[in-house]
Amino acid sequence: MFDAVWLNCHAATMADAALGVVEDAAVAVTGGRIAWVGPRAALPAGATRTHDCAGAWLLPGLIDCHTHLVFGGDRAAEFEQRLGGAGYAEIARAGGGILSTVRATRAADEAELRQAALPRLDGLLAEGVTTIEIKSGYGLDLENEFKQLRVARALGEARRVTVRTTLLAAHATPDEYAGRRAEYARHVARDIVPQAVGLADAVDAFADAIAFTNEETGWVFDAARAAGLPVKLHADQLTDQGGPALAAAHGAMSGDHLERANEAGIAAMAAAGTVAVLLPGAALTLRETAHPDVDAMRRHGTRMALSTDMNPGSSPARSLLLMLNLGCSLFRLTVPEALLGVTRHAAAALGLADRGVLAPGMRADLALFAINRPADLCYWMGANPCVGRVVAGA
Ligand code: DI6
Ligand code: FE
Repeated sequence: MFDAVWLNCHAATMADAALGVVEDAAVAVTGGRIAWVGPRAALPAGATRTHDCAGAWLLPGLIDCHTHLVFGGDRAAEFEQRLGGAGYAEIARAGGGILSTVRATRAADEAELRQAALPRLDGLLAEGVTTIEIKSGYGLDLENEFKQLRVARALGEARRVTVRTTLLAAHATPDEYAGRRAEYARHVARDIVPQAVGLADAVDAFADAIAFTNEETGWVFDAARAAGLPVKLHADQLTDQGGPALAAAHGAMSGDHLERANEAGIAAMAAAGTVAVLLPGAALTLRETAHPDVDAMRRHGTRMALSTDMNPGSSPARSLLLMLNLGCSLFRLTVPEALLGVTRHAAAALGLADRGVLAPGMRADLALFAINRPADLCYWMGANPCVGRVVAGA
């Protein structure tokens, strides 16, 4: 006897490279986990509750695996400056960019940060997102980084969603360490990372010409691993500095951005099982002409995830469904690659083995869409066909 069964639906289980499509499917749930999935005609009898999906497509709940969703203020003025010709790195070097959001985030209390973040989160949930990663990185000192992480955790209590938190204290060098970047990186490694245990699920860093060197990133990663925290890396977004090889060498769960990653790095990531997280919202906003080498990722079997990178500067992207379209149109992903990128491979980028695929034993996180075929989720821009969301079977 199942707790509940979903009928009159089609399923894209994500179980294989063709999306594991089952037409006229049934999904049965018991104890918050998927108990059975397959063709309706083969469904074993007996369920306490029955849900009629009215012909909707059922997918694993979507996973946004890279966001900076908790922050103070916004950077609309910087957006206008960039339209006037100013560059992202140029604005950052002049003390704007990330550091201007740091000032606004430090000035905000937890209630204010939460109030500002909730509508952003709610927009994603309305699209069928059931798991989201949220990074710190706009505090840049222990107190304010942990404030961001606490707000992120509180969002997960306020809504029916799994929130995974990531410490990104190594995002930029704060004003009080101006000219002493290496010293700040050492401080992050020695004083902030070890104390983040229990509040952060992972540790991230921004290795780039405007951020941290590979050596400094290595200190932070060594500290993370000593503390038992898995790592992720903002790698080769603005410059090719060999970030993917660094991520792979540290067994990172993911290397993210990768606009300028070279093939050797991509191969190293595949060998290490490090997921490539592609962020077309940032590429579009920064009007990048360099795009991630998706062909090399295919050749080497690097798993690809897709995410919003939702942040106030380089990717003010509040829709994961729009990223499906951009992933295809801008980065030339196929429809199955894009959809696996917001389900199965996004779960892998977060180290979550219990979701992202509809299969017996997995968490019953589901998203229902009123569409004619899975490709519709990638094809339309700015539509939201999500008609239902199930979290742990409820
Ligand atoms: N890369 C990004 O896309 C974000 N951080 C990073 O390292 C941008 C953050 C921002 O501009 O505020
Ligand atoms: Fe980012």
